[in-house]
Amino acid sequence: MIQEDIEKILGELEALKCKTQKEVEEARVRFLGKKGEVTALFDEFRTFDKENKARFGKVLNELKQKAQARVEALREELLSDPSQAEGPRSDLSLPGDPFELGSRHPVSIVRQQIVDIFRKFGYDVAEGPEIEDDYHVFEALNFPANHPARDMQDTFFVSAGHLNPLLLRTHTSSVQVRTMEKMDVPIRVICPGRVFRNEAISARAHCIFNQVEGLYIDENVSFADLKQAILLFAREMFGADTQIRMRPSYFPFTEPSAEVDVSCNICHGKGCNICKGTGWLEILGCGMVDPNVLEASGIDSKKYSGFAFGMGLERIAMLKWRVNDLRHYFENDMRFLHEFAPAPEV
Ligand code: 2NL
Repeated sequence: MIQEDIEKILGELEALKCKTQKEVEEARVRFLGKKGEVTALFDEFRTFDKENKARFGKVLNELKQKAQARVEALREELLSDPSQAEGPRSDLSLPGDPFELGSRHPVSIVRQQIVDIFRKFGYDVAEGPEIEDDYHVFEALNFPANHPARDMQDTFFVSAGHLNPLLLRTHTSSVQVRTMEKMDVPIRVICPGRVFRNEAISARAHCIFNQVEGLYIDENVSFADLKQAILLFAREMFGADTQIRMRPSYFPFTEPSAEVDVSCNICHGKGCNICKGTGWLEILGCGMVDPNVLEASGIDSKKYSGFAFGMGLERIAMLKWRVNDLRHYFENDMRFLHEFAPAPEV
């Protein structure tokens, strides 16, 4: 009899207990789902004659509403119970989620150190375009017409074959040329920036790297001034007991030219695998600005002289942190980058 079924279901609804939202959903399906007990009574109701329909219609509707209300009440009950909440726990006494601090890239750390040191010496910082013309990268810097650096093999051309081809600068000397064109002597400037060379990528070479170049022009600037500037820089950068040595070298834009080594602060001259047993590490190239370079930018080489230097930041960072492969700097592997994370604040 339908009357008994209704009462049975009402009793069950009353006694219904659910511990989880899943159980609430199961109860909803059991009573109100397509094949649910209440739904089944509605199916039976459809077969009734007029008299029975009049008798049970209202009762059945009330049953359905009660079932819906009961399921809803159980759902609400669980929602307001913090131990049952599905979302984040709302226990405000729990410690907050720790978030990861970013870290500076080792090349940025080294660039900042070098820039800070030369700022202290009175140098200004200048930046310029990465896409340049032949004049500012080669011509004004005394590169002969047939120099290999001017070749496609060594330099990336953005638009070859034009009257004035555009290329990616191979050193930031181009920024110093622009500085000499614009500014009056005396000039004291350092130029940090990315440079590009058409090289096969390996542990020791990359087609993109970062440089800092420096330029000092005034009356009576001598090689002794260059030597002293580099020595002071090396001691600020690598420690007060650092020694330097200069070896003769060649660059088209300086004469005379030198390569500079610093004493190895890892083995202090005893010989280790970083300095390959020599006790010395090469850190930069430098020289007296060639008079042709001064004249090309409109500076009187009879009245003024100057020195210039350039260094690769990846190389210096490699020496500083004993990184053995240049490619680490470009791969953005978080395990590598986090080695340079600042200590967490406590
Ligand atoms: C190196 C060597 C060097 C310069 C860069 C320079 C710039 C002007 C005039 C003269 Cl405008 N010289 N720059 C001079 C000597 C060496 O770089 O090994 N760089 C990574």
